[in-house]
Amino acid sequence: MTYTLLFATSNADKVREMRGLLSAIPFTIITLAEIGLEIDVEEPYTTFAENAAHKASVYAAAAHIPALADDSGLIIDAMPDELGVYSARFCGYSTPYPARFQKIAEKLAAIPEEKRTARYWCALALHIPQTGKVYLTEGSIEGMIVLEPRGVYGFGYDPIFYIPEFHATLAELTPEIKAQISHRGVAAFKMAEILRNPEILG
Ligand code: ITT
Repeated sequence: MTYTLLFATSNADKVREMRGLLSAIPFTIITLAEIGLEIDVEEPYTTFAENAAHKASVYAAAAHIPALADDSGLIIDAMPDELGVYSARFCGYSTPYPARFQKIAEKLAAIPEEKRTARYWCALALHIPQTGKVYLTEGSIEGMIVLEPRGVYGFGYDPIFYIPEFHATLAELTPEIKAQISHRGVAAFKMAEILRNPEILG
């Protein structure tokens, strides 16, 4: 038996990654674009978990099917309050990433290299309208910010997120490797465990 799951995001890069990450579950993943659901959902909270739960609940109520939402972002320790849950909005929603990298490089230029620590965070929330329950998983990955972007894979801030263990930025690692180690990969692995049990549908 296959069920339907709405991946409630307007970010096409998240869709591409999540389809790969959640390929072995008894759910067919459909997207907002595929069902033509366009609603403006605020992200009013200061934690990824609260924002993800809010997005999942609003979209599940609108579509009447289980909805999965991803709230994620880059936390730069030397720039508290600037990115984090506001990562998509940093410098303005439609500002191209190279301009954002430049802004970050300017801010971090005065910070010693070893203090340019950062982490990606991902909260996934699954809202089941039949039961009203919300399931939450989270994942993170530690790294450093480099001032010169490198690499062609991934999206968003990946070209400046350097992982010392791999001697590479996340944009220099293939999608297969990113899937295994990333914040979204970790959170999705835990969510797949939940989605493998159709009893959650009530
Ligand atoms: P939805 O709310 O519709 O899902 P969004 O892009 O607005 O789309 P968020 O509010 O969760 O989503 O913001 C996430 C931002 O964090 C994203 O736009 C990137 O700037 C950054 N980000 C998250 N995960 C990332 C990743 O794996 N690689 C690079 N940047 C990432």
